[in-house]
Amino acid sequence: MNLPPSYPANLPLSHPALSATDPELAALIGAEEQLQADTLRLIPSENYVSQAVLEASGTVLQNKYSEGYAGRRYYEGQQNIDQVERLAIARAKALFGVDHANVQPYSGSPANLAVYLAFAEPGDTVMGMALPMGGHLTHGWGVSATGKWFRGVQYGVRPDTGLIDFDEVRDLALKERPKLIFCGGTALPRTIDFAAFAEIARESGAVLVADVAHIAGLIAGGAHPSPVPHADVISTTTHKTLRGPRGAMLMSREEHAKAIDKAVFPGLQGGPHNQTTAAIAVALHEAAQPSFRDYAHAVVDNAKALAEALLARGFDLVSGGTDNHLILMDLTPKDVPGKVAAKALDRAGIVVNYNTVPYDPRKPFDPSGVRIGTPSLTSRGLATEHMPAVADWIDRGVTAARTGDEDALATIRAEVADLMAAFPAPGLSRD
Ligand code: DSN
Repeated sequence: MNLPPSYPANLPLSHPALSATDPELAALIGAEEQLQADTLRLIPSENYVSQAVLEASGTVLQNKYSEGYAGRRYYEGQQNIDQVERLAIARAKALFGVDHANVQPYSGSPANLAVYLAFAEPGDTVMGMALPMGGHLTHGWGVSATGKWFRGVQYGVRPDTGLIDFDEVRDLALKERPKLIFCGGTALPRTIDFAAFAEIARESGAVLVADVAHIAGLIAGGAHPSPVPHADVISTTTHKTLRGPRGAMLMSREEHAKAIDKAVFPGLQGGPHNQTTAAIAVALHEAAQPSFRDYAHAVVDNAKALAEALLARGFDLVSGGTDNHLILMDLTPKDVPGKVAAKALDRAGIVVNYNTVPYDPRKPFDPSGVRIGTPSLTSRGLATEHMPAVADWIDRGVTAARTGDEDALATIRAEVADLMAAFPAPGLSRD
């Protein structure tokens, strides 16, 4: 077999057919494997899936059309696909303790759009957390279809605490009477009080949607309270802390099952991606194991230890710390814009994303903050004793970003690669 010249020399050949057919693409995938192996990946919405999840996603299930639902398809030949989807649904219901699960949404944004289709009409008022405060585009933010086709009203966090002000949320909900209230988001370092949101939704007559994409794995592992007794609908991606393939699920009480199913198909989507459904089923099976509970708690323990170590180095953390997998740092006191820091850290082998902080005076494409998290490093087996070293690298990296010290970044990159070599990532180690 002729390997493409750019295929990383120290990775065994993992895609022989692809390398033979399309060496150019195989080289890019090989390079990405190398990058994911060597770097400290701190983006809180990313993870490493297991080899089993990877295998399920790359199967002949890819070849099948299955519009409809198990037992009610518009294509024949569903003997196996129906069982795959039923298995995924049964596992989602058991893991999260819900009446109903739809495993067909292609990803988080289509899942949320299906919720709008199920419960609202164009022009209706909907409510969610503002994107720059830590919410999500699809929670009614202006540039998203959900903010263009619906009337989005947005809540935030208090400037003094960085926490949600439930009096403000209640006042807004009672004044605006939204059809939907979304809770959850993309940059929330603190526990979501689903009960408080449910009370407000009840008082204002809204459907409460808990978007738990970031914390689904923590919920499954018992490291974050569950929205199940409180939310009408639960929306989640499957690829963040849940450690599954890129996909999504909608879950609900039985009373909403028909509306949700109808909205996903035929309302919004065509054929489900069966290879993803299978990989979701595998991930849900993995998340039901006792070891996943340990994983979920370790993610939180690591985030708390990392937050402590960063605070000790003078970092300003939004809300003063974290309860979950995520830390949001305001780099204003360090005199480095978030984007400059994120790009310098990337050169140092530490992958983060720049992010707005609440009440950010800078623009979203050049904000004040950096968002980090511990799902990926925990999947590699790093533990609380490693977090001071991680904080030290971030500290040195941010200082080097300010001073333009590329040598310091190169030194950090070598140190990071050394530690990463001792903690092989799931799905990347080829024994
Ligand atoms: N893109 C996801 C995140 O990074 O949080 C949200 O959709």
